[in-house]
Amino acid sequence: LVQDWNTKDKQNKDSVPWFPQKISDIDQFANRILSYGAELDCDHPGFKDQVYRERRKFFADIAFNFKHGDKIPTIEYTQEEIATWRTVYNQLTVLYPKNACQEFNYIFPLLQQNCGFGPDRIPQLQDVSDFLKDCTGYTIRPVAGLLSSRDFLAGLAFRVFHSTQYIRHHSAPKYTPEPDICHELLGHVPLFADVEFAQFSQEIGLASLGAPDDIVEKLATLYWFTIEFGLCQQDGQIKAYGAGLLSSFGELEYSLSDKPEVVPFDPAVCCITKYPITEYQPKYFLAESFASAKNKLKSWASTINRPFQIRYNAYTQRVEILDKV
Ligand code: TIH
Ligand code: FE2
Repeated sequence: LVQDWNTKDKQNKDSVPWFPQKISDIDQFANRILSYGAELDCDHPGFKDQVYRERRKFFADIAFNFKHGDKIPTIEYTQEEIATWRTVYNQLTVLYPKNACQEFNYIFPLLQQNCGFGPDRIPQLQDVSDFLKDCTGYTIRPVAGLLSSRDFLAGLAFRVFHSTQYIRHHSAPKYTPEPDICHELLGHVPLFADVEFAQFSQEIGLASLGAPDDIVEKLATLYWFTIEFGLCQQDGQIKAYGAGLLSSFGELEYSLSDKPEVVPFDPAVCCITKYPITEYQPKYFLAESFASAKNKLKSWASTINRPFQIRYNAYTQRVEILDKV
């Protein structure tokens, strides 16, 4: 067992990119975001809205200052923010029974009972994090803006999910190209409470630690087509399990219509497929089940050539690095 890979010997250090080895190492990601959440692009629906911009800066600062072990601050959302949430929530909850996968529909009522999910208030991240911790050990960290794929995926290795806390602009409830609290809570959170799915997500994270850039890009693509935009087969029907579908009432209906292309999930094909990030996906990958997707991903990941093996120790919340034999 190599106790500290990052300080091992010079030769290995040069060829293997830095990666977190204990859960608090994730604190170092906060100041490495790609686009500061408070600076909005000129084509963003909130760009000209000074009040919205100020609000985004407020949320970005919370995330910047957050450290592992802190409680996520409670937010008093405004009436306008709650109204946006209500629109998204009400539109989506009528679609879920027919369009979301079974696992999602099983967990959703538990969130209504335990975490205050409902149309009239935006659930608090700390409450949701506590709930997930009980279910699968996942916890939530607030994030200020977009992380690199490497940092984001590394979080998953420790069952840490980086979540935004702001809400989309009220002018575009149906679809937003950037994640927001609706996307995190309605799209991601339900499935992170599912044991099989939680393992699947962590596998992607573990495979990314210390991997070269091209592999990280492939893993980010796999993440995109599964956790974000995955479809799965259930009882002879196609259901959505991807968070980007489950949080967008525009794309959820579109994804299950006859418009997009749907192909079987094969990691080797999926990981080199290009995708747009600001519009509905032209192509989706269909898994037979989470278990099958996880097994396929695991066997694909085992072909990644790393000079060491990694396993997660949940007692210490560290990754253990084992010399390859
Ligand atoms: N498009 C999603 C929505 O409108 O809820 C949000 C995102 C999915 C993937 C990246 S951002
Ligand atoms: Fe997402």
